[in-house]
Amino acid sequence: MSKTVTITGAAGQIGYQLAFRIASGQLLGANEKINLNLLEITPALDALKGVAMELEDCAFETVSNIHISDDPNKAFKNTDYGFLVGAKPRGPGMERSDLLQENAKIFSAQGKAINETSSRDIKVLVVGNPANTNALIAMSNAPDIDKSAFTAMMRLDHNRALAQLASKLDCHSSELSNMTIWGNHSTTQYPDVNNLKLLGESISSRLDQTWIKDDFIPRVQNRGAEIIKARGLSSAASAASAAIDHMRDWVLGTKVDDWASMAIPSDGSYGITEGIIYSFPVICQNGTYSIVQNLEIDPFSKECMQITEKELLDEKTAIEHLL
Ligand code: NAX
Repeated sequence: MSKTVTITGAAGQIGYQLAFRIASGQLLGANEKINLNLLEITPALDALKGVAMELEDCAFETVSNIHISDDPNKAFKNTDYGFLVGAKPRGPGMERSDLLQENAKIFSAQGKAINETSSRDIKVLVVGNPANTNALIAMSNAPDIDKSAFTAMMRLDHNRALAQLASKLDCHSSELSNMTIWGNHSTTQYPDVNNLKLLGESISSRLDQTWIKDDFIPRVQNRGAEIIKARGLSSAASAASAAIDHMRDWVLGTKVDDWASMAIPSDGSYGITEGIIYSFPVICQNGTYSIVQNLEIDPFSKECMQITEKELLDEKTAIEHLL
């Protein structure tokens, strides 16, 4: 049976990367056939048609069907895996609160469409910013779908942190494990190295704390802006890669003796307010995730975790009427 994968904003920068990587089998493997549903806004349908034509021209063995649409009810029909990438960017003079409102409309409509038309076992990854609060809105508008189906992307931040640490420690990022990003996908996120391991051995006590606080944490928090400055465009290929990492780990499981950072509905763990979409360290097994419990939280970490929690609570207040 083919799985149905829906990508919104599929003619955009990230969507263009993501569609081809998923179609080539990098999400579910070479033996799983997929139906690809691509959603765009009406003015971008011509561009989306071009993307679909290129996908056809790849003759991917793993693709059964490609559908394009500007109607969320069609694009989310029977969706097993939903990548919600399309969002309204921040325009000139636009306040963050305006951005929240504009995106809230998009994600409430998509949440409703998921509720009506998608597989009851759908897994949703929200990438479009403000990702955590957009995921909260989609979740709130899909009352018939289990809340645990709604997640937001922190994996790019997680991967960025690993890359910085590997460079500092002169090792390969794959030799590092147990990195955690807590909170919101914004500059308040807290990259936490307290449980970091190198080749399975704890390494946090060997890290220079001044470097961690003054260089590493701000660098990871502001990496998006650094990329925009260098490239003239926001992160796209790395974001698509992280989206695949997030969903693949969720579906197929996290690595043994490691965990991933995923923004998920808080269950109150670590004192974080229940219900907001907050990033925790999670282990995925058999298609479900669970929060890693009983990690020691020092006072500095607690303060950082509360700063990013407060930002999410403020975002929630701004769109409360749509929940
Ligand atoms: P682009 O502007 O290149 O593409 C977005 C696409 O979404 C456009 O083609 C647009 O027509 C479409 N779109 C807008 N409203 C839509 C709707 N209602 N339904 C379907 N499609 C719609 O942006 P891109 O660089 O691809 O980034 C997409 C989103 O990802 C942005 O919100 C961006 O801020 C966010 N990001 C999130 C990251 C994360 O880690 N969570 C990192 C990368 C990225 O910045």
